[in-house]
Amino acid sequence: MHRTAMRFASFERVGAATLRTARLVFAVLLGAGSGAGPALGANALFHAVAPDTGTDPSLSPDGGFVVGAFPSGHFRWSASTGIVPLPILPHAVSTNGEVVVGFVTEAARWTEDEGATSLGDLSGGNAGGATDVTPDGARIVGYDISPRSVYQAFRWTANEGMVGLGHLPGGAGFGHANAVSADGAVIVGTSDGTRGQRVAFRWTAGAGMEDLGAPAGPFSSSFAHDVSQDGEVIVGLAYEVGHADAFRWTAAEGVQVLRSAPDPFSGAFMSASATNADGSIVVGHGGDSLSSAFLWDPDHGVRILADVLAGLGANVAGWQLGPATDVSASGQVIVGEGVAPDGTRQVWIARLCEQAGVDADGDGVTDECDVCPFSSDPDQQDTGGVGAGSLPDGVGDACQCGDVDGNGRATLADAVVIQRALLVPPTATMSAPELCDADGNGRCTAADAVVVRRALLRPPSARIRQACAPASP
Ligand SMILES: [Ca+2]
Ligand SMILES: [Ca+2]
Ligand SMILES: [Ca+2]
Ligand SMILES: [Ca+2]
Repeated sequence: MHRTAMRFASFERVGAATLRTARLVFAVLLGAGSGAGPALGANALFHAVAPDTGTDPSLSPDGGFVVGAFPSGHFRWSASTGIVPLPILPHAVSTNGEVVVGFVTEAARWTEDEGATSLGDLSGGNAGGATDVTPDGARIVGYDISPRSVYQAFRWTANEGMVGLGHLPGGAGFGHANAVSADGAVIVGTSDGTRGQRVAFRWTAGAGMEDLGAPAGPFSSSFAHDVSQDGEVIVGLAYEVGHADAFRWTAAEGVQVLRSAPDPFSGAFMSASATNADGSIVVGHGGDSLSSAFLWDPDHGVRILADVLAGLGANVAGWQLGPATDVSASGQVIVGEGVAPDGTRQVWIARLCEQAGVDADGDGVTDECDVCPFSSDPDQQDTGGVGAGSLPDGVGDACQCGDVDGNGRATLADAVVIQRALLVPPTATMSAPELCDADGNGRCTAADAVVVRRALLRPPSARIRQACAPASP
C-alpha cells in the first residue's frame, strides 16, 4: 500500500446485533505538507451492530470482514451481511470471509458450508486453538495442548492435517504459533528454549524454528504476535518483569523496539498486535493499563491512534480507544476494542482512505469514506443508526434507509409514519419519502414499516437494506 497516497481516514465502530453504519467526515489533512508519510484524511466511519460487543476482533486481509466475540456469543460481520453468529471462538478470517479459524473445544475451522470442524490434534489431547489462516483459507496455524499440558505450535492443511513445529532447541514444554505469512512459508510465535524463557520464533520449512533474538535491553521473554503477508516483518512484545515494549523485526535490522521520541506512553508498557502486508504499518496498544491504541509507521513513529483520528477531524470525542488488535493488508483498516461515549463496549474500526479514489456523487468525499457514496452530502452528517439513541453507524443521514421522518435514526416512529402515510387518505406525511424503501424492493409499502419494526427487535428479525434510492448508485 502506498501510504503517501492516503488522504482520508475513517473511523468505524462495529458493535453487536443489528447493523448500523456511520461515518463522519473529517476536514483536516494530517501530514499534508510534511512531504512524507501517510497524509491521513478526513472521514470517520462507524459500524455499530449492537452494544456490548466483545473482545479481540480480527480483520480479513481486505478489511471487509470482522470476527470477534460477544459476551453472549461469537460473530462474523461485514457491511453486506451484518452479523453472522459463529459456533467458534474466532481468531482469524480469510479474505472472502469464508474460512474462520479459532477454538471450539480444540483447534477448529468454520466455513459456511461445513460449519465448525476440528483440525485434529498432535498428541491425543483434546485442547488447543487455531490462531491464524492464510488469505486463501488453505493454511492454518495454532497450538496443540497434550494431555500432559505440553503446548506445541502447529501448521495445518487439508492434505497434511496438523503437523507439529516442535520447539526451539532446549525447549519441550511450550510452543504457540500466532501468525502465518500469506503463502504459509513463514510462521511466527513463541517457544521455550535454551534461554529457558519463552521467546519469539520464526519458522520456515528450510530452517525450522529459529530464535528471533531479543531487542537490546533487559528483556527475558518475547512474543511474536504477527508477521507481514510477505513474511519479511514480525511484530510483537518483548517483556521483562515490570516492563514491556512493542518490537518490530526484519532480517536486516533484527529486533527493534518501537518506542520513539516523544514517547506517548512515557515509558509504560507497549505491545504490538499486528502489521500490514509489507510491514510498513504496525498497530498495538500501550500505557499503564495497556488500554490505548497506537499506530506506527516509519515516518511518524508511534502515535496514539485516537490523537491521529482527532487530528484528522474525526469525531472520537468521548471514545476510549482500547487495544488495536488487527490491521488490514493495505494498512488502511484498523480494528480494536474500546468504550463508546455512551459507556458501552464496542469493537471499532479506523479506515484510512485514498485521496485519489472515486467520488461517485461529486461531493468531495471519496466513495470508500463517504457516508453516503451515492448522495451528495458534503456535511457528512451521521446522527445515529437503527434504533432510538443509536450511535453514529457509518450511514449518513442523507441515505439512512427507513428514516422517513428525517431525524437521522430509523426508529419505531418511522414505522408508524410509513403506515400512516400509506393510508387513504394519509394521516401522516413522510419528511424523507425517498428513505422509505427499507426492504430494498424499489417501492414504499407497508412491508417497509414491518422491516423497520423487526430491525428494532433485540435480536433483530430483519435487516434494513441499504438499497433505498439515496443509498444506491
Ligand atoms: Ca462522494
Ligand atoms: Ca456523499
Ligand atoms: Ca447513520
Ligand atoms: Ca427517524
